[in-house]
Amino acid sequence: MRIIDTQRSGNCWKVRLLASFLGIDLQRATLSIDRGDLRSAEFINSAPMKKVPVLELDDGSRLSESGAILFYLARGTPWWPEDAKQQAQTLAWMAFEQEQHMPPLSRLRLHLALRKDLTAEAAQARRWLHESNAALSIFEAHLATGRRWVCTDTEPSIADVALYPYTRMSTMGGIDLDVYPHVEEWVARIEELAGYQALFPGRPDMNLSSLELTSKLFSI
Ligand SMILES: N[C@@H](CCC(=O)N[C@@H](CS)C(=O)NCC(=O)O)C(=O)O
Repeated sequence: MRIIDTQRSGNCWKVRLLASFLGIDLQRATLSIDRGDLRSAEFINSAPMKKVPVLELDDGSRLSESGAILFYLARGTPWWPEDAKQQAQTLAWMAFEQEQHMPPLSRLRLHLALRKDLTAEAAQARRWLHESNAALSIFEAHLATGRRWVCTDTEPSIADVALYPYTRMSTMGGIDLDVYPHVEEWVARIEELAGYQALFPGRPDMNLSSLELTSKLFSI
């Protein structure tokens, strides 16, 4: 199996992270948005939704959408709960991530890394900041009920994987995670799991760096 990804995409990180937790050896083909790789005919013809991540299966077929790929990899493992109610809750938190959480957090991160402050184009960036904090507040209140994982009791599910990258990188958008202590503890729990893989394995200096953004080698 091979993942087609970009270097700093949180959506792509989800897939590599779960594969690593599951001990799946995932080949990697890393594209650059900046270089125009995602506009190439080769990518457009091969990517069902024209975005990364794409998971290429051994039979040559390709899957799009991080949540769908997480589901595909997790079936038959504890990362996809057996109980129907927990499955529904997992899907609900993954929908929350795609609708309310990832969009403002990823846009804020990119905006701040490129423009350095919230004064330029303030109105839009402040909306993203407001929406990001609203999503993190919902997540904090959920975790504050005493749960260790997003919707399962004993072991994490793919909802935890889906919510992790953009929560982890929210500080790049100027968000102080100290304000969300249960979220911070949950982030630490994820990072203690066997098989955890950082955004840049072996390069902790790169994980929360925005250097590539300012030198225009970056894609969200
Ligand atoms: N809902 C999709 C979002 C995928 C997405 O937005 N991918 C970004 C990278 S994080 C991308 O391909 N951006 C390039 C573009 O939009 O042209 C998922 O979860 O996989």
